[in-house]
Amino acid sequence: AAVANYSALPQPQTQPNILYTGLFINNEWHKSKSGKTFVTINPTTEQSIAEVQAAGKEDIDVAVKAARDAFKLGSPWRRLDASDRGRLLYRLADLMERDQVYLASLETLDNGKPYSMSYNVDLPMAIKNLRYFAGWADKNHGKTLPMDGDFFAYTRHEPVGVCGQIIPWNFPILMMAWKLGPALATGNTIVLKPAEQTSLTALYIAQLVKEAGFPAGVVNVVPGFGDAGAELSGHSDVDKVAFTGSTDVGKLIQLASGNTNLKRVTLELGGKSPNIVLADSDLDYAVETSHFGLFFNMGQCCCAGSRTFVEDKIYDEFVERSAERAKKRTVGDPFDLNTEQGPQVNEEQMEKILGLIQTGKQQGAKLVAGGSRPENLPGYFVQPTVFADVQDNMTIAREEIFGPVQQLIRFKKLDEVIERANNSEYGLAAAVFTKDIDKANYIVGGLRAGTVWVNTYNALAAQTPFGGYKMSGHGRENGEYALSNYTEVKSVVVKVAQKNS
Ligand code: TXE
Repeated sequence: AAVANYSALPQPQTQPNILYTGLFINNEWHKSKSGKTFVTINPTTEQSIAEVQAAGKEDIDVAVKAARDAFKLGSPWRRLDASDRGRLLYRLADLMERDQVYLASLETLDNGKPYSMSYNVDLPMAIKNLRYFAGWADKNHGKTLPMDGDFFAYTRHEPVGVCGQIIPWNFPILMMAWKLGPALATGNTIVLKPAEQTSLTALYIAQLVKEAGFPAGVVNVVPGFGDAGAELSGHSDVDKVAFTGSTDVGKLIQLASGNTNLKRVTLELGGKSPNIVLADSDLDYAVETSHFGLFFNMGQCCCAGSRTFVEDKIYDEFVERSAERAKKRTVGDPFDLNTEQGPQVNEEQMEKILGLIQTGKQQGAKLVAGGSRPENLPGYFVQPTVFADVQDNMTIAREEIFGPVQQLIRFKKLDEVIERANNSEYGLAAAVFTKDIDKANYIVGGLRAGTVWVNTYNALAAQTPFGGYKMSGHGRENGEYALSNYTEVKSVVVKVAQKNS
């Protein structure tokens, strides 16, 4: 999915101008009422990039009120034709495409991901997502119903209302697009809180929202910490919260809904996704794709294939080739077009990963590649790391590492591996590599996960729903299914004098 065409890649802006650091409310820029700010750090250099306004309770109240006013009956947004909501989304996508080099550069500066990936993967996927949902704007319609009795009955698909959207730092632009697209296509208004590690691209896109012509108050973007997110999820005038992030915070969001107004909640949380490689698969391809399935985006993917189950017969060979591949992975300056792996997003994440690597060693897994920070590099880098002889009960096989650390686990029988793969509190994604269609189908049916890839990994697109079973969350983003997360269904029943078939 993420094959970079380097020759076509325009040069990055290694020092992009930082234009927006405020709170975007009612299509205007504001300072935080408390005067609080925070510094956003470049994870490659550990240097500060800019100071960003930090939203607090009062700011969240103002932003929610702006979104509520924009949603009032008769407001410009509520009066807009559905097709024109789509046109605004198309325009936003066009503006992001116009500024693709700048946005990809800013994403790389603030997040640390290779520019080749921000430009070739994050931006195109985000733009396609907005266009996909733009197309849905005037196609998400209700039904007329053959109701018993003398009635004319139909359903309306109505927007839920004011939506709080809280997003993480691993795909800042893409997560913003996944949230804005379906919410705006269906006519909601939004208060979006980007992650404190990576606010800058969300703020720039906020300005593009205004340039595209969205009415004031339809999209508000409030940078800040978890307390600002907590204000949103506990706010009684917010109708729905969509959250992507850790499972622990997901639980708090659901509790906050229960403690206040039972706002609708959709959650996209962590994972510990099994990737099952059968002995009959194309070994080179399976090694390379499993490598990509784990190491893509520095391992900071909720769907990372972080439990690679390899069939006994090919296990030793697979370990050897995977370690070789990891050692070849190019780590360094994310603006260098040959770099495959940049730094982790911040010091906290790097430390968490290094700690989990320690537990892997202590609990007896065999380290066959990496295992520490690279020498002579500033920044929050972690070497591409591979563990062999990983047992199911080890911490590195149970907890989300969210870093460049691959677990290779041995298995012998199909039924055994399905059970072991499902033995996790998570259920976000899974994959199987085999040439045997019967085995593939059997495994697909047996896995408890929201996405199952067959002979591929990380193949995501605007058209295919994405979300979790179990503690990986609920609700689906992308695809037609995402629309229902942002729609209330209203049944309208009209008494008629005489119904005829
Ligand atoms: O996540 P948090 P963190 C996992 C991954 C990672 C771990 C911790 O394992 O190592 O989570 O990362 C906002 N109420 N994922 O600490 O805290 C926060 O400001 C409301 C998987 O960064 O969940 C940010 O905007 N909001 C994941 C967002 O939640 C709160 C992606 C995510 O931050 C809040 C990221 C609160 N009480 C991490 N506290 C994925 N599913 O892809 C924080 N936030």
